[in-house]
Amino acid sequence: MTLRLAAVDLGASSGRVMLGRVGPGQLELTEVHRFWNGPVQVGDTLHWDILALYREILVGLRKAGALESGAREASAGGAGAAGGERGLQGIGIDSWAVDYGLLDGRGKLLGNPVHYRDARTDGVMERVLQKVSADELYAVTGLQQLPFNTIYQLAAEDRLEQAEMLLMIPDLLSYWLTGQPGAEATNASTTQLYDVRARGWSDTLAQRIGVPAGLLPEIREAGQVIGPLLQAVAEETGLEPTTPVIAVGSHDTASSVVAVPATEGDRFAYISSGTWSLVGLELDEPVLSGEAQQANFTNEGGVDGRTRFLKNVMGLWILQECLRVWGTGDLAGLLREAADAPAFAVLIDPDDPSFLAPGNMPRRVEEFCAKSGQEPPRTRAALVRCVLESLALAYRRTLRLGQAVAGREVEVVHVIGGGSQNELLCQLTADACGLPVLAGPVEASALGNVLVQARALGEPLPDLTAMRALVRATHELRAYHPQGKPADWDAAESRVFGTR
Ligand code: ADP
Ligand code: LRH
Repeated sequence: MTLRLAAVDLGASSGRVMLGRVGPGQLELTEVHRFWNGPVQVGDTLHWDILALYREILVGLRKAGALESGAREASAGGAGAAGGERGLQGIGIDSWAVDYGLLDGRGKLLGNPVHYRDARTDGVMERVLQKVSADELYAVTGLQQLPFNTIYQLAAEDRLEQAEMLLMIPDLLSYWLTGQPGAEATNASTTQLYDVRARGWSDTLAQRIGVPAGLLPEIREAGQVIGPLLQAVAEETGLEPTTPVIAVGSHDTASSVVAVPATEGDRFAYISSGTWSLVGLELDEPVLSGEAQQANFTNEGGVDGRTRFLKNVMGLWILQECLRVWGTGDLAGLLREAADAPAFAVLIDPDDPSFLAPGNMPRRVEEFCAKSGQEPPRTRAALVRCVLESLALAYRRTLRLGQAVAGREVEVVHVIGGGSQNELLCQLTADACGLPVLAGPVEASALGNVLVQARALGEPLPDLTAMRALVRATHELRAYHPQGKPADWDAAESRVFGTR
């Protein structure tokens, strides 16, 4: 039997609801609804438009449930009959990490969730580190220091007094669908309030930074059923009220790592390439050494207790913001021109903090060039080339560091997510890293989401190896082999990072 499962996958560049069909040898996704997910600046605060997202999710679930399974197969000459299957056997939600909603004692949302790129956390990390040392934080949580980690957002929070419960974004949305609160573990692991070895909240850390006891709800693991739909939600979406919402790797990166199409025994690294590039390795245990802390590698929780040992690289965000500022959606045209632009003309450090907040990225690139004594790119194509080469360099540096710190050698790099369609970036990544790159699948988070749901519903996908084998058998990958002169990348690396 084929399971019909909805994956709600909220990325910073867009939200989508996908209908997944999963059965023996079968793993298909159909995009049923995609919607804009832009931040909203009101006064001095940058918010997520959470109610708009919720409304779009309801629209998407209605569409997913109503889409007939038979129709597509019939038109493709298959055996499906008109009037095929409808409805859903499961729903899973994954989304970006670190952000949350606060609820009062009646379960009402206390204001719009604040976006992690908001300026309220400026300077907060330094304040918190006076109460809890960086060494202690790393020893407990194993998390990379990012200024927007939940712990720092909470230290800057002005609604804590009225708050009774904190729900991470996917947990908040699941709560609205089911009425059941909880904290899915992979996303909880990104808060810097989660004890990575004990695999639960660190009450001690929470207390030390003034987070009230009891604000953090019970942890649940990916694969647990959260609950059936509330009656009102079932009516709104046209779904059966018994339809279960299932906890998946609710941190989108955790779901996308599930769908890395690696074969057992592969020594692989991954780059989950979207708004952010999450660059790292999958490990069985966290690495909490001084070297790992120094390298600022994170040990985020993966599905099935794995560790996502990775680092955030600023990613295609810089390019997204350039397109927004230029008022163009012609990414394909710009990438074609960038492929012909001169190589290594200008290089930036994409992880420079000046690129974090929304804004005029072309100008910020110029400012970076001025600071580092480079002529700024003269054309849009040159600027795009500069961003992509700089990202490839950051990937190379991060992967080399990760391998050294974890004592692991990598033979292949899997690039997954929307950025896996960027052929120029994939080739530059292979060239910079001196490793073969396998690109795809594009919708990795949604695939990881439905795979975990399918297993929870009894599909024989016992482990990540089986899930990955199914992805590999059902999705085409594109291979890129290293080209060009490695010495050019060595020289480029010392230009950007050499003086540090
Ligand atoms: P997120 O989940 O963070 O919203 P996605 O995985 O959806 O991110 O990836 C979005 C990125 O994928 C965009 O920033 C864009 O650069 C890239 N992308 C999307 N479509 C294409 C395409 N056809 N060719 C090249 N790059 C693409
Ligand atoms: C990617 C992502 C990433 C987090 C960032 C906030 O969407 O979840 O893993 O660090 O958003």
